[in-house]
Amino acid sequence: MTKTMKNIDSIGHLRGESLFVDDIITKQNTLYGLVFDSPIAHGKIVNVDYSKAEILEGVVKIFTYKDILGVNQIGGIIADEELWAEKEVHFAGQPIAFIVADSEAIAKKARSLINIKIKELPIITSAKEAKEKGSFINAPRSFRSGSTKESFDQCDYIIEGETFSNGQEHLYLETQGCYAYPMENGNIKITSSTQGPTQIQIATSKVLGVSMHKIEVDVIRLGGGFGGKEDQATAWAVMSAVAVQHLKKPIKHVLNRHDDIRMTGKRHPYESTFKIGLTKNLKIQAFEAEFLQNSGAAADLSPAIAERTLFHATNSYFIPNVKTTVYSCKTNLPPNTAFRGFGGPQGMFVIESAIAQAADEIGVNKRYIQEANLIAENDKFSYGQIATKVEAGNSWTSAKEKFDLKKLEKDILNFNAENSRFKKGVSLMPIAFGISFTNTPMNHARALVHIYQDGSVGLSTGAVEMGQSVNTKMIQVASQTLGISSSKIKLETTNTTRVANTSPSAASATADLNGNAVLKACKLLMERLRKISSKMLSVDLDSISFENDFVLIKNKRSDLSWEKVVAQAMLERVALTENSHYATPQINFDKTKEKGHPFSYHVYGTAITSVTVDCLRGTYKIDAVQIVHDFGKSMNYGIDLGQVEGALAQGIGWMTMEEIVYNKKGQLMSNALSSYKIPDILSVPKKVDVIPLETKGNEMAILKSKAVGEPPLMYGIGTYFAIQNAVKEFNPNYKLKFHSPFTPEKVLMGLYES
Ligand code: LUZ
Ligand code: MOS
Repeated sequence: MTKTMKNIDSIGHLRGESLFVDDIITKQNTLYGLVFDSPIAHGKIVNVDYSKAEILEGVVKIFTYKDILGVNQIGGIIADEELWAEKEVHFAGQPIAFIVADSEAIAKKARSLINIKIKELPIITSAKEAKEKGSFINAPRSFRSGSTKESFDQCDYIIEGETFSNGQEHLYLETQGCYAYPMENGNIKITSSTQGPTQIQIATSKVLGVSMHKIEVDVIRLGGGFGGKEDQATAWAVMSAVAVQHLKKPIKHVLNRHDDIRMTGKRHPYESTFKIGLTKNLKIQAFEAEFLQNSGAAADLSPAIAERTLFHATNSYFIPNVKTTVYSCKTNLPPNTAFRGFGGPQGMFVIESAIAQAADEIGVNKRYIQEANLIAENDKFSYGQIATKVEAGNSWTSAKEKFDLKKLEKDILNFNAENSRFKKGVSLMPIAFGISFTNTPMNHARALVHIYQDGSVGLSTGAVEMGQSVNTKMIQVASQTLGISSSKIKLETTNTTRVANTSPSAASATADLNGNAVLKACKLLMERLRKISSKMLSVDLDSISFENDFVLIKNKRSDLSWEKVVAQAMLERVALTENSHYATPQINFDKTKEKGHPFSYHVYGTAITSVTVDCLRGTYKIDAVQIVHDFGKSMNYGIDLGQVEGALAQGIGWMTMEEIVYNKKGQLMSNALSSYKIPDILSVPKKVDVIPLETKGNEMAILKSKAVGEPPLMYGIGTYFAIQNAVKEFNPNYKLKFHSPFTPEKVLMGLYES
């Protein structure tokens, strides 16, 4: 583990000095935007009467699709999403108009004065119903390996079942928002809380009918993203930009929490079925699954998320015969979107459910089936990638040993024998998560490094800081490569005019992609500065290196400082700026065959979860989650540990308590924090132990430090099965159900069903 550098934002955050969109000091004449959205989930717009709202004092203009000079279209993967609805609405919360006024309060008042008549059409809210009616976003996709049909004939056990996993609200602390203002010559600058600044630039240029170079998008930092701002920060920015284009005034548009929760998409709920076949010695021979993804009313990122479900449908297991199919089902809910794990968790929940069901029917502990099927070196994933540098078995065995699973199981056995009201359960949850955007062309990044003549450094990348501390990691890479202290380096905002054509900060790959670009740029600068130093010191080039702001000769510190070398470079007119591009090597994927090598590597790990269920009340406590996690060679253990803990809590929330409820009319019932519960300090595990798996690290990861953002979320899946085991202890008649979140209500029903 490398020496830990403190998160550069920690002091600013603590003091409340860090800047978010809402903190930007507004310019003179700033106006405020507010969306008018559909109250109905599906229907034809008969009439919208804006007359009363328009004459309200302080209302400047109400924008609709009629004000769009380019195209009324913001769909990223598929062009199926209007910025403002024209003739029909497809979900409750769909934007129809944009009120611009002197203040937010006036805009809000104006919104209440708009009268809309909609002729209602039939509403679909579930994926199953959409499939029955043939309502899809795009064509289904299937991954196949071997032959499941033939293999099932030879299996000793064949188990079938169904699962449901609910959506999840991102609940980033900072809601969606932007501040857009006019520059000269029709150019517009937008500061946004987005994971994808380039996506906003593209969409804005299309909707406004101007070239990309007229739009500059700047991102300071985000108060959380979790995927919710990968695609869905775009609409708000584009709306504001349309208003700027017409009014030539600055527009601020920050959503209040209620609007944000109501109008934005969430993690996709999935309804799935599975069929799993095993031999007598518990080897899984065949696995089939059909995933019905509830995509909502427009594509958004659904096709890419569906794809990742297929990639992770076998989690960390090797199964020779696989057939998985995913349907992106079009419903009348807000378009669901990226959420930490990106369809992977939904896929993993199904295979874990299948194994649990099989274990129950065969009458063995689930962990024996898991253990017998962990993927090993040179096994093939169903999509053709050969597994190398596999840590599935290693992390599994380490977790069992380091946390003394035998003793834990014995203690639980004794506890359950002695207690009738409280029952304990334990589960193991292994993970294997593929790192890279599954869409190969997206795996690239650039860095722009300026060394100023006083020796200080300005660093720009395409990485967006959203609380994951990627900026700190970027500074670490630069500091280590240039041999200067981190205090000399400033991380600039993420800006489309400095670093262009970026992929969104997503897929856990941001530090790898941008860090490697930083590394390349810094190495190029270093070559020049080493040459200058070797001349200044009259020593061999090979003996020169930099460390702690000084030149080293054969690893011994000289008197020549970094500043002096930089000053000399200026005199010699040597370039002190470098711009580097990095594209992940080796990866590929052929969608016509659904085969390839899409991931630069996998992240592995194993979590042991133990819980106690109160069998009178149906409530439960998570006693401990004990994890052996594959960090590679962590470059900043404090930050990486924070990612594991945060992701775990978020995964547990998804599996146990976060319950999204839409009514039959497609309206969100769980639309506030009083009706939507996320984990708090009382509901997180009483104990979280994390032990780094001892490995050499992976060459494909930045400084061998593996991606860490998303993988640990899936440890949370273990909680579902630990609770299930405890329920079964109390009620042997309990029939396993795979319907998350496993809320206390469901636990209570399970405890007393006969
Ligand atoms: N976003 C994306 C992601 O566009 N492609 C991906 O593969 C991905 N994976 C995880 C999270 N976000
Ligand atoms: Mo994401 S789910 O925006 O990495």
